[in-house]
Amino acid sequence: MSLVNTRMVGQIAVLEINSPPVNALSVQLRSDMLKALTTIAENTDVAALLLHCAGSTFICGADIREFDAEPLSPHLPEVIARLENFPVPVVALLHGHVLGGGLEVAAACHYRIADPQTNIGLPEVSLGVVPGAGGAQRMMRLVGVENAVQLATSGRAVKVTQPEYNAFCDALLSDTSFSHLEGLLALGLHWVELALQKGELVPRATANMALDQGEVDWEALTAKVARSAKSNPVPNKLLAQLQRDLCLSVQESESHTRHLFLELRQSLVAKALRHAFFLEKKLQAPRGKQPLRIDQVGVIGAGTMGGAIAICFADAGFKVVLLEQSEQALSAGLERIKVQYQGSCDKGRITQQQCDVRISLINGSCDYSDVADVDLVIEAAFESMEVKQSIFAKLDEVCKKSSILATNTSYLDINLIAQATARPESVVGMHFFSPANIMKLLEIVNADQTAPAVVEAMQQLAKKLRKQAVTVGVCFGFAANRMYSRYGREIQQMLLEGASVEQIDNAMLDFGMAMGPLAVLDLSGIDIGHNARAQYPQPEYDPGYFKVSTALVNAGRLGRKTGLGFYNYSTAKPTVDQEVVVLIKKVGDELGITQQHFNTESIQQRTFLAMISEAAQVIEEGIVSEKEAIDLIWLHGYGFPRAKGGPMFMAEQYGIASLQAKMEKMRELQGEKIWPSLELAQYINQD
Ligand code: T1G
Repeated sequence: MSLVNTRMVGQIAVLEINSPPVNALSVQLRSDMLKALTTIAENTDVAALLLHCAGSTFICGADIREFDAEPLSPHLPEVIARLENFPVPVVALLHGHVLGGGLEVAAACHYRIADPQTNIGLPEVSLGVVPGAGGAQRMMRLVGVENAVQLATSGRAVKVTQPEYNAFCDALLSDTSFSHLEGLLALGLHWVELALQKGELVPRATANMALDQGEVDWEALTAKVARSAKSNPVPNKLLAQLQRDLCLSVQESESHTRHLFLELRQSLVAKALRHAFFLEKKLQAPRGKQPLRIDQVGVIGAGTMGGAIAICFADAGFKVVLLEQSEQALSAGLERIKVQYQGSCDKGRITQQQCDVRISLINGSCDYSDVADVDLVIEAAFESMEVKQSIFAKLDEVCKKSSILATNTSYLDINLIAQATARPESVVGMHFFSPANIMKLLEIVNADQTAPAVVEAMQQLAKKLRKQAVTVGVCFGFAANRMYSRYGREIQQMLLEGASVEQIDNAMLDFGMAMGPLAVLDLSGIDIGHNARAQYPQPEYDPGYFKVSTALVNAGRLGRKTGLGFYNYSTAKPTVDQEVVVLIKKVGDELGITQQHFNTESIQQRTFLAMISEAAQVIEEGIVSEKEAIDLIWLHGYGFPRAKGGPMFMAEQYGIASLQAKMEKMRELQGEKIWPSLELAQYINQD
């Protein structure tokens, strides 16, 4: 069955692309488009061609699933050339997302008319490739060099109404009367008919349009792109190619970026970024059949976490009751939320109207009866079992029977919290990561008695909150903090063995982590993890277990909040105090730990081995039901470099034999308890 339909409306040939879910440019679609274009070109009754897509969106790019295989003909540049040199005017009717190859198709058409809500973008770099069919070069002729380069190197989509890009479209079809697609198509046809009657439509190749080079500060642009690209080397590769090719024709430059696209497609960075893309899609795919029945939400605690969680829900349009113990704490919490929203508004991220609406969705209270009728309550109070059990006992008393009771604890045993209620089947963990309204990761903790329908409801809710959710079981720190804690243990052990604070943080920054692990500890507060660990017996088999953190906490160095942690924050550029160096050395000497030489590679390797060791145990114990969850946790919870795909993806590249051998060596040095023997082949793909 062809993925395109064609028909005549008067003198206008209508080519409809229909390849759900996102009209991706698969080899079949490319072939069907070329066949249809050939047929239409031979029809002399045709005065113009209107190209549009069925479904919720225009073409969202090449079919990424084809990238692991050799590229098959016909290739996209053939389709682009056919459209650009078509004998009659070609008009693209745009709606939804116009991304990658989809934008390249639209830019090759002679005219573009769009629904004002349309998003356009060249996200190729976020997949480790570059626009492979002249998208950047044609956009330069339509919206100017700098705007086109920004779009192609950022990978981010923008609205067609954004001033820098509104030259892209010849018209925005903003007739609010049309609510269904037929309306947009009818408006599009009407626009073409009128333009034909006025003789305004002629075939015009974008590639032949003049290039207004403008005053581009390439040095500044290169620095800006490098900053936002983080661990992804591709945006700067593309920028350099486009700058080099500025004086060339579209066709000449397009052949260069085509070559780069084909080369990068097979690169490890591109494979890692594809892995991350499909991982997110897989774990985001809707679960369960029960429609989500959550309208109103209660949040217990208006502190930093509680306030940010309330913002998460208001951003998604939910009514929120924010409960606090005292009016003073409540008004402080509500004030922080107001300041946060006004800040986003002042930065132009949201409109004043959106700001006001979201603030109005959050209502404060100090009276538990105000959460009696909510569909879901999320407790975000102080991290103490006693406090949480008393809150859950109260909620069990006041909340309607159908309410779901969730806790945002990051370490505590949710089974024990559930026992404080008569409805353990309705108790679940919703573990947000700080700042909760920014961090994408959400751990849904499936406790021993949590009903499957409750877990499914939370998975559906996560998609509404635009979170990347993983479902995990109960253990200390669940999956995420447990693995991060193991990563932290290895780092503290290397400090005791002689690695310096700077060496550790620089090695992990070099690895591509968003922040050095010790700087992260200072930011989140060294005492947070320390207090959580203090509620559990220290492992006798691991004498150095977070002893460095303990020493700093005992010395009153809790991190940024005290101005002193691993770093001293009294100077503009935080520095490592001699006191910290002495403290760590003293603890290491007291434990009789053998000093070692460390370099960037050995530090990165040790942390990587620790990540894999703990990930394998988390999978083995069934704490995560899908091993894909491991990479998603590191990518969206701890700033693991996306261009590396995640620890499990890296382990596949690394090879199980060498991983197993290195872990064996660590086991000999530090023992079976810290480095348990594991059949890694069970957890790491080898294909
Ligand atoms: N190829 C293949 N499958 C795709 C796809 C694509 N381009 N885009 C989406 N899907 C699948 C997705 O995996 C999911 O599958 C389903 O469609 C619905 O997607 C030559 C080289 C478009 C904003 O990077 O950003 O063009 O899970 O759940 O939330 O120069 O998908 O149902 O089985 O995400 O509404 C550039 C990637 C390619 C766009 C829609 N294009 N896609 O979001 O739905 S490179 C992209 C997205 C390129 C050319 C180059 C989003 C979306 P499943 P969804 P959504």
